Amino acid sequence: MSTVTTIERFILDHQPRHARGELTNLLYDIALATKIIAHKTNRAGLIDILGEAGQMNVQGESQQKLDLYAHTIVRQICDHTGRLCVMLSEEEEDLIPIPARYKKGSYVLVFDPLDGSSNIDVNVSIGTIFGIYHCVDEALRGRVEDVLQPARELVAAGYVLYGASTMLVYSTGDGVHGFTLNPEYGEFLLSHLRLRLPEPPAYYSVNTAYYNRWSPGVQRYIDWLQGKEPDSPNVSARYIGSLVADFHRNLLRGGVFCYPAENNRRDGKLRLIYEAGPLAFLAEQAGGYATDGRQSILDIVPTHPHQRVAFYVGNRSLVERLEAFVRQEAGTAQPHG
Ligand code: FDP
Repeated sequence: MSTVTTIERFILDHQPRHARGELTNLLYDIALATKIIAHKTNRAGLIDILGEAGQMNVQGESQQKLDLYAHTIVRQICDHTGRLCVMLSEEEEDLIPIPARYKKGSYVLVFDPLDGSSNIDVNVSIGTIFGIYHCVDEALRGRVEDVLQPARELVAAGYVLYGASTMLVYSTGDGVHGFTLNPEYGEFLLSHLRLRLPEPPAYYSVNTAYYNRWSPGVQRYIDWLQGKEPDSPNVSARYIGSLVADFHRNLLRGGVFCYPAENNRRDGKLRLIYEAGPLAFLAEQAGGYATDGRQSILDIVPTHPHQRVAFYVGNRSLVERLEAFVRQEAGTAQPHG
């Protein structure tokens, strides 16, 4: 029988020699929280049978929207362990402080508890995205400065995909590794060691319904992806509309995911700190690249916790080509090979 590696074993084996175990335990807390979320999302369709949102179900529990439920689980599992100084969630406008009665830790957790909310009710894959930073000043309790760090400063990032099976994919800056939840043991088991974006890429993913809202440079880039230019790549289209699922498929098969800025939504739709940043970090660790069209997502210094950003991520060859089209549009085009 081949060796089975649990996520706990793997995280422990890969922590740096000087590690105090705080990050290792934080990653394990996140894995635990997402196992609970996975269990709940697997029962999502039963809500109609067992009780409506806002009502009591047959066990006498009050039903909650799944994204709020996921938020509460992560928050409750992580707020009292002494590993964090502050959290930021897509589901909460304000920063989430660590209550004064608990010890403060040296890490910052940013997360989107359940991304792809329009897919929750239709049984399509959804996911949790997370990023971990060092707090800026260990002597202080969490402040907004702690979450306004560029993604290049991430200590770790990852996501959990609730799909046909549940997968946790993460990186601490030493490659990207994937774990599949074995529902019988309730354990994440190593299934994908050192993921790299394959070449040549297979897919492009974008919501082409918004074509008329994009700038001419972005339109030309999508035309290029669609095979309308002599040097177009040979890629097929796939768009789920669930960021984690689209990113995951492209990570395994190669490709580019695009959510451009629109003429009525200048900053795009996706969130910089807990969506684009962590996925950009993973993409670079897998040999890829992410941009807003002008600069690496990893270099953008956020000015607001819930800031939005245009987002292109995937194989470097495809993503850099978008930047070339944008430069061309701005009239500062470099000759492209
Ligand atoms: P959703 O609106 O369903 O929550 O993060 C938001 C997100 O999903 C991403 O998961 C997804 O990639 C994108 O928005 C889909 O947006 P469109 O429906 O506009 O294509």
